[in-house]
This record gives sequence, C-alpha cells and structure tokens, in this order.
Amino acid sequence: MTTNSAQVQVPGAGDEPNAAESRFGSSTLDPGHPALRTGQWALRRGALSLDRPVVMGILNVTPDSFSDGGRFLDPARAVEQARRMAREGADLVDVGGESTRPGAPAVSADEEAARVVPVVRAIHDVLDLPVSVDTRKAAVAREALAAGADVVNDVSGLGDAEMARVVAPSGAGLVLMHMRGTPQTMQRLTDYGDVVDDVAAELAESLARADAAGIARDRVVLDPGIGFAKTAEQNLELIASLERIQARLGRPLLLGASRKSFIGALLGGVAARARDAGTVGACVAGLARGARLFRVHDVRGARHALDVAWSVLRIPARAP
Ligand code: HH2
Repeated sequence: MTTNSAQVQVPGAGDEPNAAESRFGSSTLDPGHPALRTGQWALRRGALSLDRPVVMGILNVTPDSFSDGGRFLDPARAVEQARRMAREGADLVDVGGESTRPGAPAVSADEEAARVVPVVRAIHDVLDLPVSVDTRKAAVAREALAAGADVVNDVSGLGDAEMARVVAPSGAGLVLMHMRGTPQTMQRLTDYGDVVDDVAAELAESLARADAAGIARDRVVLDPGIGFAKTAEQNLELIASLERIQARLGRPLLLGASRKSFIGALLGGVAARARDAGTVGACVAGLARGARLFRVHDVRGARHALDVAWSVLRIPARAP
C-alpha cells in the first residue's frame, strides 16, 4: 500500500467535506525553495508523501495528559476520535498511554501497553489510517507493533537501548524526538550553549543509534521536542531555526507544539484547551521555517491552516 493520504478511504466518512479534495498534489514550482524539499516517509505498509504538510492527530489514552487526559480512555471512544480525526484530514494518528508533561508520574510498561495496544489494534483493524504509538519503552513498542502500529514515536530518541532492536526488523516508521532527562527532571536540564546547535547535535546521536541498528534513513523523521527540556524562549528559537536543523541532519522535521505551555505564556496564560488558534500560529510559522509534519490535537484547524499556508508558501517569493 502506498499511504498517499489522498487515497485513504475512511469508513464512516460523510459529514465532512471530502478531505481528499482539499489535498494538494506535488508542486511544479521552484524546487530550490526550502519549503519545497519533498520526499516520502517510509512506513511499514507503504509510504507517506511529504509533498504537502502531514498532520498527525494526537490521541492520548491516559487519565492525566495535560489537555485531553481522561477523554479517550475507553477504547471505543478512542476509535471514534481517530475516525473523527481521519475525517478532519489527519494523515495518521498517534496513540499515547503515558503523559510526558513536565512532572508527570512514570507509568509501568504493563499499564501503558494495556492502555494503548487495544486502541492501536482497533484502529488498525477498522480504519485505513496509519497509526503511530507514542512510547519511550521498547516493551510497549513491541506489543503495539504486533497489534499493527505503522510508526513508533519515541520521545526519548532511542533512549531505551532495546528500542532500536525492536523497531529495526518491523519496518515501521520512526520519530526520533529530542529530550533530556525524564519528564520529572527535564525542566532542570535547559542549559545549552546554543540551543539549536545542541539539539541538532543530540538528534544526530539518536540518528546514529538508528543507523547502527540498521534502520534506513527514509524511515526516520526528527523532532526538536518542543517543551521537553526547553524554556519558552528556547522553544521559539527552535521553531524559528528548523531549517538549520533540517539542513544539518537531512531528515524531515516534525513539530509538536500543540497547546503547549509556551503558547499559553505568549497569550496571557490561556488554558490548554483554549490554545488551538495559538497552535495554528506555531504550525504555520514552523511550516514556513521548514517543518513538514505537525502533531496536533485540533486536526481540522491545523489541516485547514496548513493547506492554505502551504498553497502560498510553495510559490517562490520574487525580489521586490
Ligand atoms: N509531545 C508530547 C508527546 N509526544 N511526540 C513528539 N514526537 N513530539 C512532541 O512534541 C510530543 C510527543 C506531549 O504532548 P501531549 O501528548 O499533548 O501531552 P501529554 O504528554 O501530557 O500526554
């Protein structure tokens, strides 16, 4: 299967405008424009086209995630939410069973797997939509892959030595995110020389671990880890400098800014659930600076904004 989102058929779709109609084909415009570096992301059952912004819908099956905790613990409700995100234009959904917000308590592998595996299996069985598992634990990834996960989203960038050995033979896509420490310690680990250079260098170490395990580069996307061992100012600097990271590491970048606290801080302390418009602003800014994949709670808003922004940004600017 080629997981070209324009071809994804979603059972139950109907009350939304056909998402495929709003999706764009590859550009014929100036291939030198930095926003136009395209390609594919190789997943287990095919490849996801990166010739337009890719939207990853967030589905947290946790009691305590910072913005959607407790809403989708019931697997049937989780699948319903995945179906809704597919209708709204998600290219894949990311199922997480452990909150990684600053200070969140650790969850055992058994507990995390019990939350995510039934949901991954149900989405895989019912929806024609790639499914990602958001986990730092090799044991959880192993079970989720057996249940049909197409992607492993590892916020620790292969911090668990066993993770690369689990992912390598599966053929799954891999998100390597930058963080330092753990959710309990990370906000004390924000000392960088140059945050952009240091994050790029630490992501390069994760990429080298993937290389060493035999995970082909075209299976990997990278993520600077907004909010993970970063101050609000460092988050902004990273979003502004995505092109530098992308140029250095040569892999597509995923941006996970959705509803995060730096957005609240910029907007006078608005609550997490009221940060979707701010999230859209971060996504569009990230798109302009080179991000190609976007992990968001509000799929419809991001889809619309990114598609419109992309239709402008892919036209090269002319000298005044
Ligand atoms: N952020 C969170 C979790 N997983 N994965 C990637 N690749 N990038 C991110 O920025 C990222 C991530 C944290 O956000 P969320 O899932 O909304 O909350 P919580 O950790 O409380 O479940």
